[in-house]
Amino acid sequence: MSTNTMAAPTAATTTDFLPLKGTDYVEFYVGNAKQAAHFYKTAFGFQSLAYAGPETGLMDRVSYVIRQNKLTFVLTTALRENHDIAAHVSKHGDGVKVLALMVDDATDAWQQTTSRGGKSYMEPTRLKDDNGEVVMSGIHTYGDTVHLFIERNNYNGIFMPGFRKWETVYNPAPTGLLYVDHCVGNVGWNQMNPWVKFYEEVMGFKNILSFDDNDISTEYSALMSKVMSNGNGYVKFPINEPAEGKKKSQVEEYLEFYNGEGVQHVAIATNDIVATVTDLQNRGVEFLKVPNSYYADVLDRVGKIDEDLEPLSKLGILIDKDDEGYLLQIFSKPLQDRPTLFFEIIQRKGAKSFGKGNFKALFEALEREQASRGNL
Ligand code: TYF
Ligand code: FE
Repeated sequence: MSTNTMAAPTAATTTDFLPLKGTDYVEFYVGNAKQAAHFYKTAFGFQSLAYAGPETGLMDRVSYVIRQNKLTFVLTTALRENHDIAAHVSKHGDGVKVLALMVDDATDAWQQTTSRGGKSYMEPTRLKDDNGEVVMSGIHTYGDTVHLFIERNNYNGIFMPGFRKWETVYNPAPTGLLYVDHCVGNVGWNQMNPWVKFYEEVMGFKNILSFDDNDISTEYSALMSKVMSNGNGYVKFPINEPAEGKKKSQVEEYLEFYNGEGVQHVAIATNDIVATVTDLQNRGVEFLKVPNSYYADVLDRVGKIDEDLEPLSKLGILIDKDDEGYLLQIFSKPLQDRPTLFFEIIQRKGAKSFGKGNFKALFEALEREQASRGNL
């Protein structure tokens, strides 16, 4: 028998109607899942976890599941024409379809969100095999992107019913990637506030930070951003919308090439950004570069940091601080041919913010890339 030592809720405690335990997985719809899985394993150090496809009775599609620490990616492709996954890839290119969130009760998550106006994508569905049961449900968010709620407390299989272990001798060494820190959505003109309202009303999130075009307008490009967080802070979704600038906003370039709203970047945490980024660069991952002048006065801006500046400047890692500490971050180039999805690698040393002090240098670097594609 155990004694209950939990504090009773006080009047100040408002109950979270959608308790989230974190990101369960990120699913990408891609043109070639076999090659995409190989790329993410080789370049980013994921390990093979699970597989579903014709060999497991799934005749129209294939999914590969790869994992590194608490980070799980699913790479999915269609095997047939006239398939919704093929249509998704035709319209958007490779991109994020599902941001799956871990819950204790997927049925309740679906009821709470759909009763508040969320549009159902998947009614609560029970998947069973010899290893137990997974319950999943889902709602639509911006563009063709969806949130799935995954309840896996009564499951001890490798990933989910329908998947088998992916056996392979090829498992490149990990690169120190730990978990999803945040996922950013790009939405259309005047759509930021409606989506902020969606995360507030349908999902119970709060707007914890806002950036307007004065914060982040460079000479050309501009955008506005609001960061939405769930109650415990485990799930953070910044929302960007384009703003009027001298030339085309980076968010507009995304919206054009993605053919609509979608996930712009996934930020992945590491405990040793110098080691992680060194490793990623050696494996061919390309990152945005800021001018060397950035490092001339960065320590005047952020104060003393634990790391040597030399490796940070060599790798192109950016530094910013807030009231609670500092953070180190770097942004990859687009991960596919379209200038759409990219990754951020982030190491937080106390800071809970998103690198506002780096916006100018970062967006100028993004604009140089945009210009090189003829899209500025
Ligand atoms: O997530 C964020 O808010 C930061 C900054 O196009 C950022 O990573 C915002 C917009 C963008 C790139 C980075
Ligand atoms: Fe970010």
